[in-house]
Amino acid sequence: MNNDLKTNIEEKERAVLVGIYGDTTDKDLAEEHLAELELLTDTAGGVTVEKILQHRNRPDVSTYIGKGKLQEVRQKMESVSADLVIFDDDLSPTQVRNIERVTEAKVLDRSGLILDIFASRAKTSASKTQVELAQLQYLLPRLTRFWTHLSRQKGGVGTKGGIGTKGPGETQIETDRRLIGRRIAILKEKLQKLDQQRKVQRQGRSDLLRVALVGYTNAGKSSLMNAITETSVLAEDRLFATLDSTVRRFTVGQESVLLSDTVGFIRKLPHNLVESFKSTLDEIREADLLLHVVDVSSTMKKEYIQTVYDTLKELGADDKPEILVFNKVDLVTSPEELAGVRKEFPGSVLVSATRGIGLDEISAEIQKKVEGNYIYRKIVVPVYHYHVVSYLHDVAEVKQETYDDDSVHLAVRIHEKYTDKLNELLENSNVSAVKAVDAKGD
Ligand SMILES: Nc1nc2c(ncn2[C@@H]2O[C@H](COP(=O)(O)OP(=O)(O)O)[C@@H](O)[C@H]2O)c(=O)[nH]1
Ligand SMILES: [Mg+2]
Repeated sequence: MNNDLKTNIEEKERAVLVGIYGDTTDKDLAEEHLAELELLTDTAGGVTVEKILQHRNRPDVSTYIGKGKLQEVRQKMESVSADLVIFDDDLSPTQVRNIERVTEAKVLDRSGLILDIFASRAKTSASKTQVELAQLQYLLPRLTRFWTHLSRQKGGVGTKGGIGTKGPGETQIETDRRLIGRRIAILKEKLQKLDQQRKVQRQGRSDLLRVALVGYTNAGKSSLMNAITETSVLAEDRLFATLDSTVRRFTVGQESVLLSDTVGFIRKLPHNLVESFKSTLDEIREADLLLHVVDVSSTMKKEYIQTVYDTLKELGADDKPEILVFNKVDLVTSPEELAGVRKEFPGSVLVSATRGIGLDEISAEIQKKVEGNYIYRKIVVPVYHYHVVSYLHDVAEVKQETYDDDSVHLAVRIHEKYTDKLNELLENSNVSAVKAVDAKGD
């Protein structure tokens, strides 16, 4: 092992992961959850040295795993020289305090870990603001122990802090709640302003069909974005590589479509985070269609799908039409398994973003959904109502346009979202003179 690498590993914080399983979660699932926590720990820059699963139906109110087990964890941590213990669940401030007292080590819960990753991944002013807001809200009830305690541990002021200490500057550490409260208010205000700006930006492209990629983190959304739009969006085997939304234009048939890629979801995504990322997630809320990407090679795909549905519900975006896109088919070798997926999820598509398999199928499915949103009309407009013709050219696709002495005859395809406005315009323009009939096809 070369020296650089060695130092690198030595410098990484060593974590023991703890989870429970019982009546509501079976052991296999709990193991998968811990494996996910390990990936999260790795993403946060730590290394997992031990995983502990305890059978227990309900968490203990004061110590989560019970006093006896906690002693065991402490001994284990000593024997593997661990720096911190991470729980695969959210802990109450009291539980954290009690666990810290026994283990005499740094204690993190799932939300704290996810927030930390978000903090290290935030690049733009918007995502930084959003993460800081979520972190402060998370911190507020935990203020007494967390920061003052941590600052005495690894790092401290002036050095790089360990996992769970990134984000709001260390100067915040010793400040009181009132200061944090004030900071929260400022951040909220800043976000509101950013929100306004974004709204204005979005208005300019409201006539295009908007498709949003959604899915569990690491499902392959960014890779799919790249494959579909043939551009390069950061894709990596890390959780939450994408914290900001990217929007790209591509064409399906003759249709220009806007595709957006945004932050992925995860089991038990901290509520504060969903809340503060709402404006980033507007791309999803305002989409006409969702491409719900699922890693088909994962044994947890059902749980992933459910998590995505739950999060969409929290966002108020659970009523959108969606196409289920099972990605990473190249990793599944059994044809029976793929046939099973097709059968269980009719209308879904099986693709590989990185191998370029099945991308045409996605386009075909999008086209099908898109067609469903359009109606065809034949409209006769007297020339003195030319503004109606202009309007149609703006919002609809004019398939045919012929003139006779005093009118314009149009065959148009128009998105259903414009039909109310169009009907109103036709009515206001002297009904007897303006005729419109529905017509299928062209
Ligand atoms: N084998 C395989 N790997 C893929 C495929 N699509 C994405 N990946 C990998 O999965 C990881 C996560 O991809 P990414 O696009 O960043 O996922 P996101 O978090 O949903 O945006 C990356 O390492 C990708 O290279 C695929 O079709 N097949
Ligand atoms: Mg991504």
